[in-house]
Amino acid sequence: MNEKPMSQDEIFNELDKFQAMDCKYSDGRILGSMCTEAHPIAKEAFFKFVDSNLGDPGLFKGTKLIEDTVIKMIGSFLSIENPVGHMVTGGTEANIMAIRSARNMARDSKGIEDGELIVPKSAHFSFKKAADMLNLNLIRVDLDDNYRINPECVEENITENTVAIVGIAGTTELGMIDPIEDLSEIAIQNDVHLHVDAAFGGFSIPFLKERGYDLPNFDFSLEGVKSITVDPHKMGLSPIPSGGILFRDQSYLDAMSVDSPYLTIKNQSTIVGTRLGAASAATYAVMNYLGKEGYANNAIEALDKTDFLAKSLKELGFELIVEPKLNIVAFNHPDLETEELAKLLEERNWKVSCSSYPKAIRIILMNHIKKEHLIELLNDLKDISNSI
Ligand code: 0PR
Repeated sequence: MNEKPMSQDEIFNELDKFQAMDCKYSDGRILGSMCTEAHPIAKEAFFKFVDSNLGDPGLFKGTKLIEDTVIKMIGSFLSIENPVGHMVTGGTEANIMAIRSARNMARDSKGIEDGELIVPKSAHFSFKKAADMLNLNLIRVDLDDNYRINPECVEENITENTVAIVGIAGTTELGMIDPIEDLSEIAIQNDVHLHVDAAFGGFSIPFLKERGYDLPNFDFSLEGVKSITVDPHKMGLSPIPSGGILFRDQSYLDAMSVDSPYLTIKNQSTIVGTRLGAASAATYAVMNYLGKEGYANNAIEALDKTDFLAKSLKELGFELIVEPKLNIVAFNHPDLETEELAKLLEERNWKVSCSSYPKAIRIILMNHIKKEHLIELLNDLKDISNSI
């Protein structure tokens, strides 16, 4: 480290150099990201609250009220009037919190010590972390022909040690929505916690449904659903790190709360201690600014681009893995390995991401990918296709 202070100009020159090495969303080349550039109003609010600490909420009563309000606002489109929960760093932390609560409740009420966690094979890898950290046996169950969890396989795998079932509303690789209604019935019948990971779909499915899109129920209107992950830093247009975890009632937070001496509150249920209030303020700002109408328009625009890309790919002879439900398109070329096609696209400066199950090129139609970028991409794909 430098001995003498550096000037502000010098520091920012250095920082600019680092930043120039980063990819920019605005170039439209990042094809596999669920994050995108945050809304300007969210960024402004973020900086305004950059010093607030929700780890000691008695000192930051206003910021705490913002967090509670945001959770209630999210609840308003997930069919729950009085949810409890927290703004967290993202889907990973939210999923770990949900499973921690379910594990503790199963331990306290049923004496389960060696718990099992049932997830679909399409589940995000954050559940592997959760199972590892919480000492649970991870049971990954099969999917149906449309890459959604197969409820029969869930039923077959339930044992007296099951602490939770997970369903996904917007899978990471293909954007599929699991049959949460069926999972809810199974969860009720077996008295098991059902957690829904709507990290990706939470900020689009409810608004699309309201506009008449035929998408399945996945929220607290289903009795078996006890917790939901929803990430404002994905389709919510809030800056990273903005995640959300909502529970049906206070008992789920109490199940994992620890005493917190010398703080302004007596106990704490979050994994993180000192934690930012800025994400709550940013999310509050952008949610109010856009309203349900803004998010609906945003989601519909993303789906329109999805349809355009999917149709154009088929016309060019590419094969879709599945008809998209949300704004993710996964495809292959009939005569090329996925890795080979990915390499050819990378050579043309596209930042490509591949799905693993099944292998495919995967494009997430976030705000930063505009129609003109898609036309450029399709031209490159046509070129590649013609040259083999
Ligand atoms: N649940 C689901 C359904 C997800 O898709 C993700 C992340 C998570 C949980 C975990 O969320 P956090 O990463 O916020 O903890 N899905 C993306 C993925 O892994 C995240 C992502 C974002 C990847 C931007 C790449 C990227 O450039 O694919």
